[in-house]
Amino acid sequence: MTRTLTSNPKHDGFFMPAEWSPHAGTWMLWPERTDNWRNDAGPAQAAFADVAKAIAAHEPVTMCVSPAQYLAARSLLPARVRVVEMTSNDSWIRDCGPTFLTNGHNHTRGVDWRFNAWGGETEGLYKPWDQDDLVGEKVLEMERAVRYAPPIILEGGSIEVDGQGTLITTRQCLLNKNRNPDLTRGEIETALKNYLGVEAIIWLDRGVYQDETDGHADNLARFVAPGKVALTWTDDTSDPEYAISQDAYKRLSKARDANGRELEILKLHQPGPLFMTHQEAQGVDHMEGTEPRRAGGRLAGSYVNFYICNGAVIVPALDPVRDCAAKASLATAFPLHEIVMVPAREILLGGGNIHCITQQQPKGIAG
Ligand code: KQY
Repeated sequence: MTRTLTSNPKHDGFFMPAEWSPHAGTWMLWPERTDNWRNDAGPAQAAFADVAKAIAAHEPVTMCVSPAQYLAARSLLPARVRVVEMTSNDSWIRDCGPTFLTNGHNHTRGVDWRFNAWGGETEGLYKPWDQDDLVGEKVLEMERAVRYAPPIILEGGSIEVDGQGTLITTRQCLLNKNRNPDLTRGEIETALKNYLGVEAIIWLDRGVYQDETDGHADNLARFVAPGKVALTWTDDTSDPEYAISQDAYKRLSKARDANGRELEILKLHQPGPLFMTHQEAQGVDHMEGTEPRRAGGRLAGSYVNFYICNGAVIVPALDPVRDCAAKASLATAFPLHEIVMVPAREILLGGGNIHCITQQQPKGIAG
């Protein structure tokens, strides 16, 4: 059994490192449920396998799969990807997995937040979510990592850190009554400081238009370096995303990070806008309790939903018209990383993207 501490990481000298800090590896969960992934999840499995392959060229990847999917996953994934059995309700390990921490002296631990499928009984995206809620604990146990288990609902995609004491989040998600209705903004800020070791919290207002997570930060604004943030953008004043991105730009422009720096903002023009086709919607099974998919529904596509691994940034390819410009901008932001575009529409159809389906484990000794 994993050792669970009742102290907090800040007190113990642990904090969440930036994603570009060296990784021991990446964790993923295999997609399977046919009420979220079309055509028996086949196209999504191929897309997840491509993401795993791209990351595994740079660092170890562990794919967690249900017993029923073990053979299918094993045959689609290269030998260098470790495949282990793990039950889950879906495949968003950014959100239901642990948040790994470091003490800066080669030791790692993890925070195992509570998970309620992005909104709980009435507003969540599916039920049950009990198996997803166990993923964080199981991953930490497999790594023999010491665990913190705050009684707080939080998804990893709702927070973004620079590893130097600054965190970006959105009011729409973290202050949503469907997450922690009994906590005040001040109490949530204290929890972020205690469990992630941050000092400065930058509150954006809303997340990307029609993002079904209630506006996760990782689809809107991401640190690409200390003092530098990539922001989902559109120049189209008639697009509902326009006001959201403008507002985020203003807030980021006024903000100072934990080191007192102003932030440089890199605008990454959104793909599309993208919409679900009739054929795509038809391929998803409708099940009671799961958010239905509708033809014509706007997809919350964004290039900032990239994943930084050792030596590479894995970026969703979503729109032939915009992909090249996104790749070029990210290449300037990450001059020491290879920029690898992976076709990601199938992941987007399920409601998220590459960052949402990956979870980094920093280098270091767990314990
Ligand atoms: O984007 C994410 N972090 C998760 C999206 C969940 C979608 C469930 N259908």
